[in-house]
Amino acid sequence: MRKVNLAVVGATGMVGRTFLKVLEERNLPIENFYVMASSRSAGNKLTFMGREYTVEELNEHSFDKPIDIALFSAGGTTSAKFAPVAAEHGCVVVDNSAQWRQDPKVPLIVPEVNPEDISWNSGIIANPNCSTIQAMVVLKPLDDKYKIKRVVYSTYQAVSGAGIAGWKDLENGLKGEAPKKFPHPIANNCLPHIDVFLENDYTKEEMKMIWETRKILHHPDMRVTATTVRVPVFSSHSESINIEFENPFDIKDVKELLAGAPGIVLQDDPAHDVYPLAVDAAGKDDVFVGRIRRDESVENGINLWVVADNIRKGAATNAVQIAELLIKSMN
Ligand code: 25A
Ligand code: L14
Repeated sequence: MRKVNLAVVGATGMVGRTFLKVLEERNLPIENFYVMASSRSAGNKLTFMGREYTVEELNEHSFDKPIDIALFSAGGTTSAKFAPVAAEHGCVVVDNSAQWRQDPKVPLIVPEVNPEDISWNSGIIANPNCSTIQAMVVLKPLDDKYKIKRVVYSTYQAVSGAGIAGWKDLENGLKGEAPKKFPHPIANNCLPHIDVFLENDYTKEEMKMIWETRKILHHPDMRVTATTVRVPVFSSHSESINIEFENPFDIKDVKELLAGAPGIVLQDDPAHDVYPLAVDAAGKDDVFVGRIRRDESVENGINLWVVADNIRKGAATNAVQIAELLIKSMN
């Protein structure tokens, strides 16, 4: 297999550091490796595959050297400015910010769900929102078999979703300090507020789940609603998902279908208190599903509990899986 030149942009952040770990674990065929971040951490050292790399400051000339793939996780503003620069130089960017996800020229990909969409990329591929990714892995096989009519998401999201600053707010908040990143204390609290509020009084995180679900499942009119909540958990997002199907189903078949679907681990044994938990999902790459039961208030409805590590499958792992698809397509 041909080896690629790969760069990580935002390498010192929460997701950036996890990119390095996941690339190492999955043993990607890398020739030259570069780590980039802002001037704040330029000159710092990061270890990758037993070798030390110096963090370079990201600038207009960062992609003058031959780089095949760049994994970006440095926020929307940085992606807006530098992803096109990289793409113009022939590099394919896998971008973790929300900047490009709704652009009709940019594929939005979960490798278990819509890998075929990488074929029409023009230099930028978007990595979906963490809460969306874990839901898609579960919704795809169900939609294929029973045809989804409507979805209601309620999320319980970890502080690591807000990067290093979010993590520190919970750590320091537990010691009684005031928050710096969140608008209210997160310790002993639940904040129904992730990302900014929009004109319709939804948060942007809620609307991202709605828009991205439709784009990834190729159902532009699917009826979807969401409430996204920050909870005092460090790692892993949990989600309650309520789905209404067009077609009738048997609950046993649903469990079998999900147990056999790619990327999913079924944890559903209420008699023995077995269901997905944030602390168990942390550090893993799978999506965990349980509490599967019929919604008896509608005709073909179901309730599920879905948990995944938001920094791994929700960000870094998914992006590295996209890079693997790209490498395969280059060979
Ligand atoms: O609001 P925005 O703009 O959309 O940004 C959202 C933020 O959310 C995170 C990420 O924060 C991002 O900046 N994020 C994005 N997607 C995410 C996702 N899916 C996500 N978090 C979770 N899930 P972050 O703090 O994790 O990482 C920020 C990274 O981006 C680099 N960066 C920022 N501006 C840049 C830039 N790179 C290039 N050009 C720019 N203009 C940023 O680099 C970081 O890599 P940095 O040099 O600013 O480094 C951040 C500082 O953090 C210190 N640090 C690192 N690790 C730790 C630490 N401090 C304490 N403990 C640690 N473990 C570094 O020393 C450095 O000073
Ligand atoms: O990927 O939890 O759009 O604060 C932006 C904010 C992910 C999570 C994204 C958070 C996110 C996030």
